[in-house]
Amino acid sequence: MLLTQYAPLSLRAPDPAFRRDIVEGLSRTPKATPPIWFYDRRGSELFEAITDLPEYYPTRAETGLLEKHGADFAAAVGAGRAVVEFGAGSARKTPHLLRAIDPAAYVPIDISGEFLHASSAELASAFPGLPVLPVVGDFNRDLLLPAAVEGLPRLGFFPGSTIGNMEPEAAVDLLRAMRRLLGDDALLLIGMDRIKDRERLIAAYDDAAGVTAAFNLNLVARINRELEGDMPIDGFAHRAIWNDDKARIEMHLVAVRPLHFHVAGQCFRMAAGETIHTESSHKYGARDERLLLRAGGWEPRHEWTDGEGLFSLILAKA
Ligand code: AVJ
Repeated sequence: MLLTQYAPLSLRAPDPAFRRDIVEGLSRTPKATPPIWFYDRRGSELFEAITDLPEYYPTRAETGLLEKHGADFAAAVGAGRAVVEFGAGSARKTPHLLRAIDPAAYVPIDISGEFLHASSAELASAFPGLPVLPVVGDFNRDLLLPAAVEGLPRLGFFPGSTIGNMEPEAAVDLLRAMRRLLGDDALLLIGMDRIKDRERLIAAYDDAAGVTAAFNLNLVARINRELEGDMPIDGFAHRAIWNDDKARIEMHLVAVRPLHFHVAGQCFRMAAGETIHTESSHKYGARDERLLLRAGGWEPRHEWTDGEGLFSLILAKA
């Protein structure tokens, strides 16, 4: 049962938030752009391809946990909750959870309307009788839940270590906003990527086939297309580094020569070797995960990790 509450944004409409974020990010020193803008149609496809790469372990590790521990989730969560998924995308992991816990409704939230509506329709036909209520929006800004889930206890679902994209302060703000949105008796099932050896981490963000490089460079193509840009695609190279001090992988677009380009009517210059920092992906130790959740107003109750300790799923209570 697919119930569309919010019309998808037209894909062709110029997005003022995109323009503002990119112009602001390119004007800054050092240059840095928010990772949410990777996910246009092509970016979403490239991210899906990343999740299938041999080097990109998080999706396989987390999906394995969701497949394996269904009975645990059922016991800890119980039936009849409204599942609210943050950044649902293609929602490929969600069926495992929905099958295990028998929810009363499913509310996928995603910034990319086109992708969201396709995956919602698929889920609705796989779970006949389950109300599927997609919400197009940025969960980092203020959101409203559909009226149909009022009064239902909620389970937030935030897989993929998407929380890792946020600086600690923003991560805490988001966890608190989720707690406010989901209510006092809510639970949160969240995926967090563990700190591990540097080689393994870097390989996951700089794969041999160059898919992650294409994902990073697609941002340049999107800026050119949607913001009247003339950034030279061949003027940039993909770079992934491990920032040990901040326990995060950083993706950058490095200028391979001195560059001069325009975006949204403004002129920008970059020196050879200068970078645009396009994404941070924070990694967590076991205690870091719990500290972050508690700082965000959530008390960890259960934790599941794979045999290698690559990735963990944590169930926390508001
Ligand atoms: C979707 C934010 C979890 O950080 O691993 C994958 C995005 N970037 N490869 C991640 C991503 C490059 C991904 N998240």
